[in-house]
Amino acid sequence: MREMSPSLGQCELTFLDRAAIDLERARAQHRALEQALETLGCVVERLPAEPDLPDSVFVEDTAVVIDEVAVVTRPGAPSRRAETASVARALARYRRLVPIEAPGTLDGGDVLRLGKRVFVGRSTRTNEAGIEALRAALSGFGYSVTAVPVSGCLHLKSAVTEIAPGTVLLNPEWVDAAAFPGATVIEVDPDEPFAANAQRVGDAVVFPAAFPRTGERLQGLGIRVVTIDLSELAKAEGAVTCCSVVFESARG
Ligand code: CIR
Repeated sequence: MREMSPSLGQCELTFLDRAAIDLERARAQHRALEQALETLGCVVERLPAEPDLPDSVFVEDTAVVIDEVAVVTRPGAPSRRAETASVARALARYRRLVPIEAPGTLDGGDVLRLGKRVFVGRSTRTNEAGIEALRAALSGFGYSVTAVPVSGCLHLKSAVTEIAPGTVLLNPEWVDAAAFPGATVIEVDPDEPFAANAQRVGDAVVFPAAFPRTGERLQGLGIRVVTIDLSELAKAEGAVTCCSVVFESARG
């Protein structure tokens, strides 16, 4: 994770209108997320803030870490490209690094891994060259990389995340469930379009309090749901998964 920038209020926005962010509340929510991850057994490494990089708290977009390698992305928003250097330095202690090079662009929020199958959103942030570069980086380790159209939302993982092995939580308005053959698909409650982003850790998920109906669906499946309030980060188009890069620290 990374300490929040005091300039978060100048973040990139694509689908939302700008609303004032209460930084102190945002920081408290971010700390609560960190504590939730620790409660679920994660050891959290927190990088120092990057005051001049408003979106730098959303570290998910800067790296894709699998057991074998860490792909350092080239974020689609030019204002975010400088975020990757410090993340790469931190990840170099755990994995060999593979960078996405220009003209490729790739945001980690567009990358969903289901076992050996990796799905990549074709979004406003991730382009064909970025998808091809990810394919080149991962295919040697036996991963398939499949591009998936997304519309109406920022990233693929705004529309779909894995909530249990082989089970995805999905908003059918933003991504077609048929793109994930073999997966068990749970739909968000239709009144909670932003609810598809859940952070899975083992048998549990960290999940926003703002989406109680979808949260009940998850509990009904026997999933342990750890609820947190992320309302201030949501104003920056941030969700649960955006704020961390979660991986097994030992090399595969
Ligand atoms: C952006 O537009 O890049 C940030 N304001 C929000 C990034 C959220 N990241 C994510 O969903 N992975």
